[in-house]
Amino acid sequence: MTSKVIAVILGGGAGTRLHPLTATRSKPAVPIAGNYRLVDIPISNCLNSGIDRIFVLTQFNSASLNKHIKNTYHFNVFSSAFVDILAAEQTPHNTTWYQGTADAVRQSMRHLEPFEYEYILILSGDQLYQMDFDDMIRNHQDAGADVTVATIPVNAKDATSFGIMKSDENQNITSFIEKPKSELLKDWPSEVGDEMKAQGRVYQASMGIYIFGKKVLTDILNNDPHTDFGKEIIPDAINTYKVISYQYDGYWTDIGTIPSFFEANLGLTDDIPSFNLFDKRSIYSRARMLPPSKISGTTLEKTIIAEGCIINASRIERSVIGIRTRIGRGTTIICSYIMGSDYYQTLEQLEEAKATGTPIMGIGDRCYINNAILDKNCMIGSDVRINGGPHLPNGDYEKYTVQDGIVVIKKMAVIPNGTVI
Ligand code: ADQ
Ligand code: ADP
Repeated sequence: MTSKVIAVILGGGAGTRLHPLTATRSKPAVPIAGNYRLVDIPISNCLNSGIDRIFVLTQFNSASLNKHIKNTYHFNVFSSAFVDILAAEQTPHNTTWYQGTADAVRQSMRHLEPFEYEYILILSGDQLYQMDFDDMIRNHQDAGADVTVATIPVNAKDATSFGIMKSDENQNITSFIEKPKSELLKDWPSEVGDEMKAQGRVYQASMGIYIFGKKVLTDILNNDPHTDFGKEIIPDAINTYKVISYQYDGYWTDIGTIPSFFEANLGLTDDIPSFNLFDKRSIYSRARMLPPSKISGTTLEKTIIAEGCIINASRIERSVIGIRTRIGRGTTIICSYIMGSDYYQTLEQLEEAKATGTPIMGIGDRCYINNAILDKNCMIGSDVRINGGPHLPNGDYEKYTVQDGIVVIKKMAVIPNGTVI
């Protein structure tokens, strides 16, 4: 079934909600879980479902994403599999950027033309979940649907951030509203099971994951001038086409904002995480051939440590430590995501830094870091205190930002010895 499918991953607009992590890279290239990039999640879901023809649409800062895709997804020369990036481009007929999710797909359709496929699977680039698309596609075909929208029950607080719908007993979507204001929600609850009801998850939300028949999508994009799936295309389509919902009951979370991105990463350190990296279905990423991590004198509690680290900290708790991270003696790290480094400094560079008292790449001695995200290649000196929390007001400064109490140290920031944030 999945051999008839081409997947299109919506790789992101400006990614402003993930600023400053998206200052120099596109959203799909943002590092997660110590050694992956956001885009590895939807790509792995596709590959694990037998879908191996994948386009990633993007339009901002695509160099880092290009590098990652090129270095990661290699297929046998005799196979038709590919993961290709389609960056927004000017053509003789079009001089504009992608105007929204549907417009991004509309402008990219001509690149799909040479391929044989019956269905197009449209995915978001900023969600954490493990889903078998084969079942969703089978359901789409068995129901004779034109469009399928994957859905998940959510509570009232979350419902205002999603497309919310109602469907009949045959799963036909009968009404759809994008991101309803909370005062409208009273008109939108759906029938759900007792367990969901007890959790208040009575609203059927769109996961932003769609299947379209090839001809249906072509017709819609040719005839409906609108530019966004959630705001216009799906609500319009339910009047003309058979649009059904496919209810998903596994773990799924949108990681498009700093707080949700932070929690999704720290959640990986739970005893039995909702998103399980230790699963027989692999999450693919770049094979880097790094040495195993070396740890000395550190008490570790609920911590994930990627490859290639040198850690002498005294304590690390509920944290994710990314590739090549170096942490000095006497340092404590709590509830933080350290993305790691792109390369190692040489012994000469380390000696020179020591002689001049400048910070080395990584985290120095006797630091205290709590509620923080450190982007890659940061140089945090010794005796630095970064203590995020609700006491800090939101702000955007030269070397860091604060959002909802989470301190994000910008990529390559140098934080001098003794700094207190
Ligand atoms: P949002 O996630 O708010 O809601 P949107 O911001 O349009 O919708 O993003 C959807 C995906 O497309 C994201 O991965 C985003 O990065 C990407 N994207 C946005 N603009 C793009 C562009 N111009 N070019 C390429 N990619 C772009 C949507 C639906 C809701 C649904 C939620 C579920 O509209 O109905 O509930 O997803 O998360
Ligand atoms: P980002 O993680 O911010 O998206 P890029 O993907 O653009 O960054 O860059 C990461 C890659 O660049 C790494 O794989 C690393 O090999 C390489 N790289 C970056 N800076 C250096 C450097 N100074 N020395 C060696 N390699 C580097």
